[in-house]
Amino acid sequence: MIDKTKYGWWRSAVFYQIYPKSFQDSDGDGVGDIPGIISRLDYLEGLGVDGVWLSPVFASPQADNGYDISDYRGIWPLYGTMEDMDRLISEAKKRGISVIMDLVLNHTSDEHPWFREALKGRENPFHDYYVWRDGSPDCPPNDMRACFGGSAWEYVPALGQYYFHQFAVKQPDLNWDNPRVRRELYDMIRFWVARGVEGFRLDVIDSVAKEPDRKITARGPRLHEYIRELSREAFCEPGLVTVGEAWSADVEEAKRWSAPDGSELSMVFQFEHVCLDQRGEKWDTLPLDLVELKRCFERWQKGLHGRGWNSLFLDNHDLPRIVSRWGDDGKYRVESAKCLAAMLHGMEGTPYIFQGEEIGMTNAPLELDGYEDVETVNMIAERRAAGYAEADILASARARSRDNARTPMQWDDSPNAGFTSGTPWLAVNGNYREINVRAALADPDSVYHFYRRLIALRKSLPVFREGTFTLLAPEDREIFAYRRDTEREHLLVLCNLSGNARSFPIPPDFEGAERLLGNYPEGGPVLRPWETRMLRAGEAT
Ligand code: TEU
Repeated sequence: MIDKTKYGWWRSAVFYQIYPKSFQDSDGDGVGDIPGIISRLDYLEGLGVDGVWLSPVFASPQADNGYDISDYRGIWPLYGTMEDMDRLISEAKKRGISVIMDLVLNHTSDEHPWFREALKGRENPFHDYYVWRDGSPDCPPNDMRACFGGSAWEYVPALGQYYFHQFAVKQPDLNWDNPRVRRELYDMIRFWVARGVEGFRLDVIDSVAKEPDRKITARGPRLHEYIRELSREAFCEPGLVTVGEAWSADVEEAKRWSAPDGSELSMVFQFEHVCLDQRGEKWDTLPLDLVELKRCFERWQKGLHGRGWNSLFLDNHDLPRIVSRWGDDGKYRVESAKCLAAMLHGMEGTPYIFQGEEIGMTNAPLELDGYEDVETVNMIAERRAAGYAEADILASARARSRDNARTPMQWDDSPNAGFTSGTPWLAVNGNYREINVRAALADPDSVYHFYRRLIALRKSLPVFREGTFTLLAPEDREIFAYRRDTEREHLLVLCNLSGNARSFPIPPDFEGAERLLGNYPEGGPVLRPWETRMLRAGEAT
């Protein structure tokens, strides 16, 4: 087992993201909950993960499924109680699983007591916890847009002022330039560390140093000063793992965020790779150019080697399901899910698996009136108003809505996939009779068992953690092949990301090498549709 008191333990770890609302309901109200998560810890232990990142479980009116927090020190009653949370932390720890909580520090809910106070008047001590500008009803301070549509400014007539919100109207931005705000947040973080939480994911952390007058949201001038202070004041324990969500990060920026001296964070989620198949807005999709994707990963792998640390992910609660996005969720669902997994997990960094990815869950075929996500609902309204055809709006939502990732976890083939005995808050994907955990556990060739082996390999072979990365055949439009090398150990990862059979020359030093993993029976020189192979040469250290 990993020694989690040591700085850097997370370099050998694999994490699993839980979206609590959709993971496991224990009381039949149709909403997942903490006792439900506890009941599935044995499953996660069996998979072999070292930690779970919980999307927010704090008290919240749920305008953005918990990313709108009304009490950072309370649990949303539908998820359970503080006692349940304490039990989850200790039960997880018994199984070698750390609990990583999701910190939403950029904004609160408009129902947070701080904001309610702030609304009482300009002289109220909490007023300056948020970002206000004077204005008149029809003249916002500027034309900045919110991420979920509409203006980023909301007028409060009683104050004659606008407040700034990068996300939904119900998510007012906190004013990080006020030192009292920062101190409140640090205290709150220490509260959770004292309860046994072993790490944090930091929501849109690159946006906290905003300067709306200059239309700056991400990467404001004081950003790294604030992050270093946060790290010093709140993340004092050497064993804490911290991962910042940073849509704006490029390689140079990520080196600062994840500097090996630990002055900022352990690592960041960067999103360059998942933005390659869109044109401007995420709703306007483009086919993925595999050559671009390979270049992108190569840049990150080489750039951060020895100078920072990568996080590795293809799926999360904001992204469509990867097997539907870059794989083939029809004929080659199983093969392509494994192939994409091998592509990702062979690289240097800390992998994150999003619930259901490990059984190859697919996008959800919802109808336009079935979407719950605030971002999708707003997009549908905006595009209808702008005169888009219904069929085009539906195609965008089905390809890109965040609800694709949020349909309930598919545990078995009983009604509602074993997620709830009640009515699920979001429809279960109808393919649960075929794609579910029970079936995956029983089938040695399932996507689940492939993930389990990948996780075990990463832990047993140092080359996964330490090896240099070399991209092979960079211009090949179907095959993603790379090698990882330490002085004594060599790893070759071959991924045919296409439905065509393809030959590929094996580098001579891998002739006769040990096959660690594959998604087809051992075969000759031709890579079959969506075939992946991992080969190892040399001595393990
Ligand atoms: O996401 C940040 C973010 O930028 C997303 O809104 C992203 O642009 C969008 O999801 C792409 O579809 C974080 C959380 O992960 C997300 O769930 C929250 O809604 C958001 O912050 C606000 O807290």
